[in-house]
Amino acid sequence: MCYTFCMHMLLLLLGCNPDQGIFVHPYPGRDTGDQADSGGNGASGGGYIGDGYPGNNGPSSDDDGPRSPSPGDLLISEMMINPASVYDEYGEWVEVVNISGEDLDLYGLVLADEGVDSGVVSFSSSILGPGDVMVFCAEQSASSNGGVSCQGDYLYQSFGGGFAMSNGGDEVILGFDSVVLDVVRYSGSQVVSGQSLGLDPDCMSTSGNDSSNCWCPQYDAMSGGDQGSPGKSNDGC
Ligand SMILES: [Ca+2]
Ligand SMILES: [Ca+2]
Ligand SMILES: [Ca+2]
Repeated sequence: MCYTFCMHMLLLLLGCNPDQGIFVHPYPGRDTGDQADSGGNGASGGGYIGDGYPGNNGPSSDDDGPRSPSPGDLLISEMMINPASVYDEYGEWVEVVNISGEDLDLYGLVLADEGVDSGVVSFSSSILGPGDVMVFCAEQSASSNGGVSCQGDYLYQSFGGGFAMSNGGDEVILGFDSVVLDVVRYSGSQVVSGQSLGLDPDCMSTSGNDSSNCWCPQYDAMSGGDQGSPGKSNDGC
């Protein structure tokens, strides 16, 4: 006799409506498209530097979410080829800029040369907003890499199985899913010990950075003692 009434009261006490079954709370923060978007873009925090690159407007309002990069979307903008304050295996880094106008997911990005070097970049967050910058480092820790804040890292290794930049001239290739996104070639005469090589802000395209005239040593002081502008806009050439 009491069973039906008692179960009814128990369900009410548990916050359930016995006439409609168990109450299921909606997923928090997932009830509108806008909230889901801002959540996804929030994960890109590490990539946003905001130092005056053209189009550096923070996360895009694109509702489709981040997409994979295609040729022309991402360019190499600065390289620390021959650090002086620390050994090359700790102090090399590559800066890239998203010039696509959309959020990109760089998970799977590869740094390579035209020889045997090839290293997959590891990220804490692989989402890069339009106009935003990331720096990929041989060594993540700013205390041992010359003072660079890194958004990704790779295995430093010459002669295969990783990536390294020769001080005597080399190529830097950004690859994604077997597609080449950007290539930069440099000679040993362009490399200054303790100074990164930066792309002139007037040459910010994947073809513009093919010209050696568009590259010059950078002069901003880094905390480790070398000079460069990792994560920041470059000096003009
Ligand atoms: Ca080197
Ligand atoms: Ca290029
Ligand atoms: Ca820079």
